[in-house]
Amino acid sequence: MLTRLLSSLPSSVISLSLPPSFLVFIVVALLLFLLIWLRSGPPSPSPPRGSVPCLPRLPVVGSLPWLRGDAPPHLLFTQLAHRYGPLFALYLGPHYTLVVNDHQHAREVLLQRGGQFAGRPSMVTTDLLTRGGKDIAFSDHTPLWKSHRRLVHNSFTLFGEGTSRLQDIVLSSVDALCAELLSGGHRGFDPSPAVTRAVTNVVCTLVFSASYRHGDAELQEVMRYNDGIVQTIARGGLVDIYPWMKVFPNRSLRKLKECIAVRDRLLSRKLEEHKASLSDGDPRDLLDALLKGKTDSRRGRRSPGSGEEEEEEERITDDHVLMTAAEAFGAGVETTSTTLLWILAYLLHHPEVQERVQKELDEHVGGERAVSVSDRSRLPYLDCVINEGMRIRPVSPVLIPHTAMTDSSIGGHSVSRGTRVLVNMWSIHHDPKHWDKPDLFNPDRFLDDRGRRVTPPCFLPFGAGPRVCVGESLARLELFLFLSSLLQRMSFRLPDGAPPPNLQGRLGVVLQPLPYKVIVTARAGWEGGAK
Ligand code: PLO
Repeated sequence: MLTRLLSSLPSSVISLSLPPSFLVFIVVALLLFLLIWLRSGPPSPSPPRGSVPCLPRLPVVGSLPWLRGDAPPHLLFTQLAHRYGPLFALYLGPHYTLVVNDHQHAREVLLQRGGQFAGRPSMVTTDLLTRGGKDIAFSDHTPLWKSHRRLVHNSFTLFGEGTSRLQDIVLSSVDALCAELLSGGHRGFDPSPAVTRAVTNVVCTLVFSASYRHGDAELQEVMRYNDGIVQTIARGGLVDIYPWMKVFPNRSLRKLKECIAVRDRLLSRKLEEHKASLSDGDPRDLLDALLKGKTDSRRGRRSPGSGEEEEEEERITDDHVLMTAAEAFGAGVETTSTTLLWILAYLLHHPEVQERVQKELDEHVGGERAVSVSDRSRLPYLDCVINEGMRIRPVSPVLIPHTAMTDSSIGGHSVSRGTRVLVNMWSIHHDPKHWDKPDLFNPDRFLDDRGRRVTPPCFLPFGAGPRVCVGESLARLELFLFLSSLLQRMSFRLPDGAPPPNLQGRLGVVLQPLPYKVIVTARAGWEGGAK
C-alpha cells in the first residue's frame, strides 16, 4: 500500500500552489494530529542509536519532503540505496521505516528472522478492504492468522497441484481466450481486456464455481468493482500514513467503500448459496473448501479441557471466509493478468524468444493435443521465460510492508519492536552484483551450462518465509498453462510500423505495463482457437 501512497505524494501533498481551502484543511489536520500525538505519545518506535543511515526528517511530515520527484517508490529507493547503502531508514510521516534493497538483508527479514518480522502495520484502506484484517495478505500476525492461513493453504492445494481441476478450468478459459484473440483480425488491438477477462473467469470458477460468457452482467460487475478498488486503494494514500485523516471527506475513500459494498453483496450471496448447498462430497470450489475446512478445524480443536471462551476467540468466522474469497479473487486476477501482459510485451521486443518457446512446444507437445500440467518438466525454456518476466518486472516491486513483532536486528543493526520494513524487490531483482546486465530480458540466466534450470538466491518474486505468497504454486501453474497454450496456438507480433511496448510500466496496486497493441496469427491447425 505504501508504495502507491508514496507515488501519489509529490503531486497531492507537497505541491506549493495549494488552494486556500486546502491550506485550512492542512492546518486543522496538523493541529488535530498534534493533539492526538501529544495524548498518545510518539506512534512509532524510535530508532536505536548508532543504527542504519537515515534520510533527513521534519516533525509530522517525517522524510516525505525528501521523497519527492517523479520516480515511483521502487526506483526512488533504488537511487537512495546508492547514496545511503542497501539498508537505510526514513520516516513515512511519523513512522520509522527501514528499506531493504539487497537480497542478503531481505533473506534475514523474510527467512532467517522471518518469524520476528512477520507482522503487518494497520492501515485505513486495507482495514476497510479486509474488515479489520480478516484476510491473509494484510492482516497482522496472530495465532488466528496462522490457522486461517493454514486453512487457505490446504484449500488451495485441493485445487492446485495434484488435481486436474485447475487444468480443466484454465483450458476451457484458454479456448475462449484464443478464439477472442484470433478474432481480433489483422489490425492491432490491445490484448489486455481479453486476457484480464480470461483470468477473471478462471478465478471466478476456482473461487465460487461461476464461469461467465463474454458480456455477462455479473462478470462486468465483478470487473468493475475490482477496478474501482484497484484505483482507489492506489490513491487513498495519505490516510494510510495519517489515519486521523479519515475523518475528513475523501472522494477516493468513498469510492473504495462503494466498491467494497458491491463486492460484499455479491460474495455474501455466493457464500449463502454455498452454505445452503454444501454436501459431504468433494468441495466444488474454494468457498466450499473453506467452509468445510472451517468446520473441520473447529471440530478438531474442541478438546475436553479447552474453555469455550478461548475457542470463541480463536474462531475462523464467515467474515474470514468472505475476506479470503475476496482476496484470493483480487490477488489472483491482478497479479496473473499483469504478469502475462508483461511477458507478452517482452516477447514483442524479443521475437527470437517467442520462436524458441514455440520450437520447444512443437518438439515436446506438438500441435495435436492441448498442453497439460504433466508437460511442465519437458518445457524448461518456457519456465525460464516466466521466471525472467517475474524478475525483470515484479508485479509487487515493493512488498507489502512488514513490521518487527519483537526487538530484533538486521545486518547486525538492532531494530525495535514495531519498526516497519519495506523490502524493495525491484532493486534485488536488478542488482548488478548478482545479475549480469539486469535490464536485459534474458531467460537463459535461469539455465546453467548444462541446460538445467537454476533458481538464483536473489530471485524472490513471491517473497519468502512465513509471509510468502500463499497462492504461489497455483499462480505458477496458471501462468504455465496460459502461456504454453497461447504460444502453442498462436503467434504475437507488433502491428506494422508500431513501436514496441513501453517497458517502464505504471505503478498502481501492482506494476502494470502501459497499454500496447498486438497482431495475433493462428499457428497451423489452430485457426479456430481450439480443437
Ligand atoms: C486487488 C484488488 C482487489 O479488489 C483486492 C485485492 C486483494 C489482494 C491484493 C490485490 C487487491 C492486489 C495485489 C496484492 C493482493 C494481495 C497480494 C498482492 C497486493 C488489492 C501483492 C502483489 O502483493
